[in-house]
Amino acid sequence: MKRRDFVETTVRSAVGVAAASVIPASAFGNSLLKFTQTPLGFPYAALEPHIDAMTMDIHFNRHHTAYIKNVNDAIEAEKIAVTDELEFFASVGKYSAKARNNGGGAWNHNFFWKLMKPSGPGPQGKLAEALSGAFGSTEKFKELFTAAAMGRFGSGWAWLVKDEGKLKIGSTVNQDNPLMPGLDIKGTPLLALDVWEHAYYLKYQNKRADYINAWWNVVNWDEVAKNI
Ligand code: MN3
Repeated sequence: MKRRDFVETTVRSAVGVAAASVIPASAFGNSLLKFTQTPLGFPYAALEPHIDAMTMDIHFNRHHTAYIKNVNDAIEAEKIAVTDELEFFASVGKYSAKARNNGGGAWNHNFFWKLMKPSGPGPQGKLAEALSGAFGSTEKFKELFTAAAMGRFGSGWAWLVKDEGKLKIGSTVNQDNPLMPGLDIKGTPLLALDVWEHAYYLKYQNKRADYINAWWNVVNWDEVAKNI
């Protein structure tokens, strides 16, 4: 029995109502899913000169904070009854655009922040082997991932995923992610790059290629390796 079903059953028994009747959401207290914002693991200026402090501050405190608030508002308004984020994305087609877009924005940025750190070594060990096995070399992987990020017209994300044991590269529009069904790319995300203009415009203006080239300097490969 899923946690929520258990809660509903328990509440129904407790208040003595038939299973078929509608239970007000208030009866469940805080049982609706709530997205939370993962703190940044570094100061805003830590990724300078590649990602500037003002971009990090605005990106984290305005854009990401808004996605978190808005998805939680949508979950409340739509009474979205899921037990975790994976379940939320698996059934995202049933929700409003507000829930989908802000849910993606909430999750994607939590994932993205962890994937960056002040400079460190490139991919090591098993991850380096996996990238070479799938794409020829780490350099070739970076070329292909960069191409996916450059090829995403307008706002979106580039992804490295593991899908049925295979590493794949792709991109999504808006705040969609590979956990959402029915997209060109699916699987467990290993690495993500935000290519919305808000991620780079202050420093790089329209030069997305320069932003991507700089971003490779701050990829947290240890974190990518954990996802594999
Ligand atoms: Mn963003």
